[in-house]
Amino acid sequence: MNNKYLVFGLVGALIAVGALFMISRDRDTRDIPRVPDAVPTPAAPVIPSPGVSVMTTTTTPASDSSSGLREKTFAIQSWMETVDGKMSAHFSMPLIEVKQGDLVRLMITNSKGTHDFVIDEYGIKQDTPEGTLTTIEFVADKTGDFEFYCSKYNHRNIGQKGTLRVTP
Ligand SMILES: [Cu+2]
Repeated sequence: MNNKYLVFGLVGALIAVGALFMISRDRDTRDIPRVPDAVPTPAAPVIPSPGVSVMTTTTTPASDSSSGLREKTFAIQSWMETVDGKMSAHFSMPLIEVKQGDLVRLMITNSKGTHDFVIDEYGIKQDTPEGTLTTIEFVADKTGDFEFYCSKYNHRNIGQKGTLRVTP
């Protein structure tokens, strides 16, 4: 009679071991790490050019994006040079054209010389230090042609000027 119990005991033990084996195998398959989908490459950070500092001036309070103003951005170089002994000063953009009501953003980089940026009718007069990116923002609320110029030394007379054209 002892053998009978022994057989039942062995069978029971085998079933128990088998069940444990199945459970552990089941858990193993669940725990196999899934191959991750394509890993997104992080966007490269924007690194400002070395040696160029950034200065922002807002002459008219810039409205937030919910204001519905159309933004117009212009990158302008400002510099002076001497060619054949003749000095001249420049803005790289002779004409800035926008619509009335636009939020105008001028990004002025002065690469050489002492300059500023002036539009009398808009009350804008902003120094643009050499080696600096200066940002000027204003709302073009007046229509017409307005001269922009550099008021340093005689730069206006030797070419450093242009036209802001604001059309209805
Ligand atoms: Cu100038």
